[in-house]
Amino acid sequence: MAEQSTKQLTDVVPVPVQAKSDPRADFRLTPATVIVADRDARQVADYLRGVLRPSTGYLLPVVPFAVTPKIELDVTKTAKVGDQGYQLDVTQRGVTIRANTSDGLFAGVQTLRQLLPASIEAKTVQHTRWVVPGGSITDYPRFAERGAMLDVARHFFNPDQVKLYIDQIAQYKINTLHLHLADDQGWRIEIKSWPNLAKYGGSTAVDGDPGGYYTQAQYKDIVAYAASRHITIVPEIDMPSHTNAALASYAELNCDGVAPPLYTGIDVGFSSLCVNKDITYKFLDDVIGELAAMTPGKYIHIGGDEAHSTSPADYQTFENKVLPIVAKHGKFAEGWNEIAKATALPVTAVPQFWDTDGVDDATAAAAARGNKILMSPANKAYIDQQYTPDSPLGLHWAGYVEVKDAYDWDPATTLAGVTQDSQIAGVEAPLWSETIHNSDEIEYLAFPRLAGIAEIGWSPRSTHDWNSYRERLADQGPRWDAEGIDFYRSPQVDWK
Ligand code: TNX
Repeated sequence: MAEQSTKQLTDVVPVPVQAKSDPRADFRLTPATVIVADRDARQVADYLRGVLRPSTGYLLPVVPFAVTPKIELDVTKTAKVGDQGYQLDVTQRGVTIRANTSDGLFAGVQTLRQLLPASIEAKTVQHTRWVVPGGSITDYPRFAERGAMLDVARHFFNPDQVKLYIDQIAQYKINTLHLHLADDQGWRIEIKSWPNLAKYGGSTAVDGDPGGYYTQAQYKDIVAYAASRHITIVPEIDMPSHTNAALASYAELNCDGVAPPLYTGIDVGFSSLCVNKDITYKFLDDVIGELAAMTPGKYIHIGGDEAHSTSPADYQTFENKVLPIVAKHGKFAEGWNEIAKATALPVTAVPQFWDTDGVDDATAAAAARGNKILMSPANKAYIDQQYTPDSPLGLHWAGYVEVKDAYDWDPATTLAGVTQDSQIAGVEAPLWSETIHNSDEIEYLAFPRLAGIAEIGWSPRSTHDWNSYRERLADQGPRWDAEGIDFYRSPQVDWK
């Protein structure tokens, strides 16, 4: 007698492109199940085994030959799914995930996780029937980049906290983690040629809370851990403003040669690197050079936001000098949308739109010249904003962002002049950390909203539907409970 799953193949966030159910083909995972993977699929297979073992208690050996019952992972030429998608087929004899790349397989594995009962996420053995609904899924992303950003400058999060967040966001097919590594309140990455940046500039945080920084070895370890979750790290050094920590660490970076004190408030836009000093560019060449050397991803984020104490002419001069430094070190630039004002903006640079009013002429002009735009409208995608006036954490300068707000938007109607998917690099959910101090607080602001941003970035517009989303989101609650994710139980969702 076949086991019946209570789930549908589409009970997944982000919702798949296409699914065809076959209720007679449900598959039950048992102690006899093996994971079939050849060399190309081995890393994802080992990861899957690590996900499934604690709650099932099954051995789930990874073997290089096809036997049943099986979960087979196969990097093989797969039609229609591109370089990030996958094809998932479930029959009574097993589950097969095929993809053109291991990234695609990894995405398919995240879908498989969600097709199993929520208790699959438990850390101890559960006695449940582990049934996967039968049928087939063909799935691939709408946008190449689905990102999260973590501000480790306002408050520092140690490598274990960053890794935990990486594990959490990977479940929603997020493939980029932007680390905001330097701001007025702290410098968080060791730079060997300018050691005082981390040592002194990293010594504090907002409210005088403890600071911290990543050694280069720790940073490389985070990069490698992210890669094992098929996530690329995009490191950001914000400039020319948001630089008080650097200015406090080296007097010579200041126009007047005087180092300001360390800063632990939450104002923005008051600091500026000295645009007309040569040492500024020597400094940036060293910093970007060291960062580029330990960052395998294509992008270095150069900030550029809220330079309120830099004149428009100086801002131009500055960006026009920094952009070639990024190129010199073999990387493309990402930056907050203000960088679109640079006359030397290469077409490979990605402005990140964070404004709320849907109009920005410089960014639209860059898009018209062929630059791709990353979408993070603050009133939708800023997961540091309060949900409601009662939220214990978060800011609200961009408004209150409830779960529905974070889901109810379209990257292709967010910015005047940017209306084609081909003009859009993807979406990113920035998590600024003025008000948060630990993983529980990260989780409270990120979940559930991050799941909505992930679905907007992955699923086709034609599937966009709040009522469907809110039901699928409700199913994530027990999963988050099992994982120990302290999410916000929004009254907009009927949590299970
Ligand atoms: C604006 S948006 C900032 C950050 C703050 C954030 C708080 C942007 C590019 N800069 O410096 O942390 O608001 O919500």
